[in-house]
Amino acid sequence: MTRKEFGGEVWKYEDMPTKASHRQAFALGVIAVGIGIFVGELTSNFHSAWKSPVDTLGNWIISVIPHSVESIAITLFSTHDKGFLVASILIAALLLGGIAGDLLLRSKREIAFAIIGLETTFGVITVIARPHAGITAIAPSLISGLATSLVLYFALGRAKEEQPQVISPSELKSRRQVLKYAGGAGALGGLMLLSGQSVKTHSLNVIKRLAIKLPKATHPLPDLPTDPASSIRGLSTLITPNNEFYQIDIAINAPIFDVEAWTLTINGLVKNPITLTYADLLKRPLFELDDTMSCVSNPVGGPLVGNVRWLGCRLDDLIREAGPLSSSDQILSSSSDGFSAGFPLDLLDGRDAMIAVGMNGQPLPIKHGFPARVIVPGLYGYVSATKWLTNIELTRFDIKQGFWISRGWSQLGPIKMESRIDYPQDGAHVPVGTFRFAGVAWAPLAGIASVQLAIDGLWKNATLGPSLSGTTWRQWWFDWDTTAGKHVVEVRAISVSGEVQTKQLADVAPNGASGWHTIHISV
Ligand SMILES: Nc1nc2c(c(=O)[nH]1)N[C@H]1C(S)=C(S)[C@@H](COP(=O)(O)O)O[C@H]1N2
Ligand SMILES: [Mo]
Repeated sequence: MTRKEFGGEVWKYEDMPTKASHRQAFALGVIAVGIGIFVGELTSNFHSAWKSPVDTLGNWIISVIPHSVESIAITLFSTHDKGFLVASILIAALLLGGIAGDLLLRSKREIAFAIIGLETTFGVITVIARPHAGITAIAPSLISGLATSLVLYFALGRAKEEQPQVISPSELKSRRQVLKYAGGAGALGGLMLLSGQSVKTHSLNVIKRLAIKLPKATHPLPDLPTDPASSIRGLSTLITPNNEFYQIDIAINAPIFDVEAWTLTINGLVKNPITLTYADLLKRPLFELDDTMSCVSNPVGGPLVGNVRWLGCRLDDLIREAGPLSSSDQILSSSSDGFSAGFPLDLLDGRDAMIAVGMNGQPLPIKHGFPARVIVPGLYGYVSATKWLTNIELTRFDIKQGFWISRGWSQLGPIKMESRIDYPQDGAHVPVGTFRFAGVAWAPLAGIASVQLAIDGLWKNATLGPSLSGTTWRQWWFDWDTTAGKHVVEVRAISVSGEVQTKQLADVAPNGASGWHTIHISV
């Protein structure tokens, strides 16, 4: 075996050209697919009916994977699960490109182009499978596949013809550099497009949102009381700030509506279908609602819950104006991105269900449903709280059901009474002296009457923070004179209607977790 040294690098001379060209072929394949994705995402901005291939594929995956897998993803990647999904799609597509590139070099042309063809066909199918997608929506996917094939065809065809038997290392280096730059530029451009989508229209819509000045409620609620959390370590704030509020949805990118073009229709089994603009909504009498919303996927002690002062108009008034037919039994709201949520018409029993436009004094943040969403006190988000709301249909449970129902979640989703220890965390070592436990508890619609803490099994009442309404959480805290050693700490709530929070452990599926939040600490 001969070894030769060039510019400080040692090469195994005989192997070099083939190895290098395989690597190059792979890289070229990756770049070809990268360019294809780039072109596909770019063209998806040219027409509003044209769909982003990556987004669509992601949406399709979300719609077919069992919710158990999604729950695992949510737990593993918290709410970054969609970033992970998009990254996986990109990596898989690029890898397939690399394989196709290598096959092409080995003169397995048919297989190589079949891979690209299959990738493209798959993209096209997921676009067609999308509800309401017109046939033109497949254009970006087709163009993307075409771009990939062209790049592969020309670049690799060329490279193969001109492939010298032995490439000099200096030439190899400069080729590598070109590849590096091209790859870097492609990746950067792709990322910018993916996150930016149609930068111009979107930023305009974002600016329009910033310019909104929400009207005041007809009868504003009293100012918020002093928040005990300002002086109690580790305690959740009474109101959850918008940027700390959990986010759960099936949309890869939150839709950004042009608030002047957005409309909400109320139709289905009604006497008078209604169409409302955003301005129409703001002209209606608005009211404020303090309400704790929770995700059905929130485990005992989990973070997928928050408390908000919402602003909106009454849902029951609107439904009354539409005049539901006696045959209807469900209010099914939906958004442009394929989500829907339904609850019994009977639940409009006087409770303050609303179409919310404001969240803690701000227009709804884009990720929390701008321009409008549904809020129904006492119901988990998956059966009620449709974000980016575009339609409310009066229908029947035996005709149609919300997005999660066919995926194994209960048709009815009342929020279960729960309590949580915010501080300290499980496994904490606490110092000797007086120690203050703190947390929150909620029991919609009745409200929290008391919260009890058991340290090693003996239940004692905690001190409660202010009560905003029956549907909001209450903060609690409990001072304890520590005793040395290991301790088990449990929390439970008792509602105003006298119900004691069940000890019975239940998984989040199919209708919400239950059980006492329990932590182990040592002094
Ligand atoms: N359009 C749309 N609305 C949606 C969802 C969704 O996936 N898409 N998820 C629902 C679920 S499961 C929950 S828990 C709440 C979460 O609302 P948030 O993201 O503002 O916290 O929104 C609900 N509304
Ligand atoms: Mo949820």
